[in-house]
Amino acid sequence: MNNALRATPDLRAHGVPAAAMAEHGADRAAAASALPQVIDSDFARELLAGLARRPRQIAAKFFYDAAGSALFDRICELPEYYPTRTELSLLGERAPAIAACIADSVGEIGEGVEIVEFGAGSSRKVRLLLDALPTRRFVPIDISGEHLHAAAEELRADHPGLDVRPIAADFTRPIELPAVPLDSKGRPAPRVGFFPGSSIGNFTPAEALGFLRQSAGLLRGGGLLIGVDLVKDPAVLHAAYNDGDGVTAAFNLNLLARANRELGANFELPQFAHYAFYQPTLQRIEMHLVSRRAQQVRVCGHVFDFGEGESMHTENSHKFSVEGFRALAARAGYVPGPAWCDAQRLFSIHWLALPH
Ligand code: AVJ
Repeated sequence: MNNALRATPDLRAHGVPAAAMAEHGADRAAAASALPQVIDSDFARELLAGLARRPRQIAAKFFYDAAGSALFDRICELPEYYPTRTELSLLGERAPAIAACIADSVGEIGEGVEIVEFGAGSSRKVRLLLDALPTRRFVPIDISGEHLHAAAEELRADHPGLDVRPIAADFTRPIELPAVPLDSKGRPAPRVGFFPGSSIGNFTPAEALGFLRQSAGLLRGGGLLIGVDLVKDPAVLHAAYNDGDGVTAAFNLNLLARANRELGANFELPQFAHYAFYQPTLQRIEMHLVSRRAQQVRVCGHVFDFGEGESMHTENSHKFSVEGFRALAARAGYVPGPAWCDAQRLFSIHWLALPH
């Protein structure tokens, strides 16, 4: 115990819990060479802490390095993965009604609204909104910087008049936005949040409430347009996270590949199984990586033992009822407006207003 603590003083300084440091006494030489370069990343900190916890877990946001973002884009094209195409066609068909509702709700649009997108990714969905809603500035926020800046460039090329201000950041932490633009009479542009894809489902209900409260603080006087996946036949949900081509499995396993690339870890990918299932009592999909055998893995100089069948919980994807989601939003201080659904009630888009 003493030795382990002395061997890893730099971990303490970086906020790694004592449990992570105490595990198995790190190899000192490896720790000394691997730590300085990488330990300062959120990924290193949270992976070490998550490996030391029981059950083992890591936040889903760490899926999205460049390779993970590209795999996620492939998931969106899969026949089994209904959310993306359903939300895109809903947005396409309802954009005029959605834009009219937003315009009505925020009052004076003046020289256009400001759209702030949380987890913008490839910015495909916002294009449908931009075509329907007069917009003067677009602020996409994404944790995957490369992906974000490439998408921003493409958007600038297609919308020459639009001020595009990407922010590479983790929006689960407090973020500072640039001051809202003023029109020629000095009136601030209404701020419209956009959070498509049901990424809110990655949060636990308590975290979702926290995110909604924080975003409400940023969007006062405007509101939030948010995509929310709905509860449905568990077989449909199961298939969406267990596609026949194994793209979701590759996406899940990329987390380990990313740890190997960025942190010099030595996960053997074939020795871990992608496992995703619907947990009806919590109304969520859970994704796990399950160890196929007893094995040891080294991350940043720390050795972790996996027993056969031991899992690392990598993602939650909560599903909602329309009424349940509206109640959650109301608790966060929003005034729930209309919700638009496809005919099969697979997916919903909600306007949540924030009067002054
Ligand atoms: C981007 C979080 C909405 O939960 O459906 C897709 C991510 N994970 N397949 C989802 C995901 C596995 C996706 N979100």
